[in-house]
Amino acid sequence: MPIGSLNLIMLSASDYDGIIDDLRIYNYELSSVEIYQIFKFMNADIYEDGRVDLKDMAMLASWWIDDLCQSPAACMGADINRDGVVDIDDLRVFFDQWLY
Ligand SMILES: [Ca+2]
Ligand SMILES: [Ca+2]
Repeated sequence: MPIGSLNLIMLSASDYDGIIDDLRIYNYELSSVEIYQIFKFMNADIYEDGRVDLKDMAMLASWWIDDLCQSPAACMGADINRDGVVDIDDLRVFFDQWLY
């Protein structure tokens, strides 16, 4: 959304039938490379084999509720949203990307 197009922010709950779990506002227009990096950052392919499936679910489960995922490499990528803990928010990202 280009700078100055703030209509999206004016949506009310009744205008949107879904869940927004990651809202970011930048003061500049993102390049396609930056958008890709953000998408890649929230990648549920934890096992890194090119698809999101039960192998990734197993890794997520093995680190479940681990709250010592402070570095990007910690918890072997199971902390999908990089907030320091493997929890329901990571599971939501996993299910959003599973089978797609
Ligand atoms: Ca995988
Ligand atoms: Ca997390």
